[in-house]
Amino acid sequence: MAIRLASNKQSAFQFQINGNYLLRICSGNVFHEKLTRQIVADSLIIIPTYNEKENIEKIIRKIFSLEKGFHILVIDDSSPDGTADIVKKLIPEFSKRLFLEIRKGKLGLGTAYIYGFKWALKRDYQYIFEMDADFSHNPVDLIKLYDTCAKDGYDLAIGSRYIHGVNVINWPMGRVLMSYYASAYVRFITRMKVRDTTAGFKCYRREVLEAINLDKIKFTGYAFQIEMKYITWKLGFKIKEISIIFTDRTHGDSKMTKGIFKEAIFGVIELRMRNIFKPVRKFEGSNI
Ligand SMILES: Nc1nc2c(ncn2[C@@H]2O[C@H](COP(=O)(O)OP(=O)(O)O)[C@@H](O)[C@H]2O)c(=O)[nH]1
Ligand SMILES: [Mg+2]
Repeated sequence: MAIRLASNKQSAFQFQINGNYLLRICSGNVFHEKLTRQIVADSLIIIPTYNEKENIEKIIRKIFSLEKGFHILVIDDSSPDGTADIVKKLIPEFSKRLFLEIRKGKLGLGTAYIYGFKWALKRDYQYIFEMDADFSHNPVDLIKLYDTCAKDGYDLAIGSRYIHGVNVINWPMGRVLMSYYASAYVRFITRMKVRDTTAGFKCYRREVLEAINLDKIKFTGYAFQIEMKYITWKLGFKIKEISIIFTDRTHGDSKMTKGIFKEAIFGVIELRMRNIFKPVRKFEGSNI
């Protein structure tokens, strides 16, 4: 039986039992009530999907088996393989913890995340995560990312493959070298102090996403990941990379294309130039 204790100035103490019942002790009287909604979680994991039928149920179950009560939002681009139907079937089992948004057609990873960020900002989430569906990112590392922001006070935590050498399993050597040198190239052009510049396993503190004009994010593939880090860094937020092991997918196919790679190579030059003519500033409007 899990009991949570909270107190406030007016009403002495209250206990939550298994997240379902509330026991309130107020001026010597004891009240209890069945909670009508789940305890609000502070963390949302956004998972974009395109044809992930072999992975999606397993990754959702794995995340919900962790000791921390994360919420999950899947953004599916009408995957022809029926990924969204698998998620729909799981929603009654994980009611109020699992959410699904379906978009009409493959619109790219970057716009899926922007959609998810806005969705999260409309709600109360304090920590907003990016994660792939294909088990390249180990769900257990979510706790490390969370602690880096929530306990150590960083604004952006990045799961990095390149802190101690190269922590990548099962990628062909060509792809490892390409990713490693692409990261070095991005560092050289942008001067950004991040080792794994294309990493897509991250935890943002809410304030970071509020400070960025999400409608002005231009890129959609790896360049999207670089652009988000670059702006976060330029705005002076505290960034911390934590070492993770990245394992290539064993099920389903990669959606990486030559176009995505090209966007990243030319995109960084554009980012740097853009910042010379129009330096990055904190967004004063609303993303909601
Ligand atoms: N919603 C959405 N998800 C996508 C799209 N492209 C890739 N993804 C998802 O983004 C994640 C990373 O893609 P993946 O193909 O594994 O890229 P790789 O790891 O670089 O080979 C996976 O969860 C994909 O299903 C897209 O256009 N839309
Ligand atoms: Mg992948």
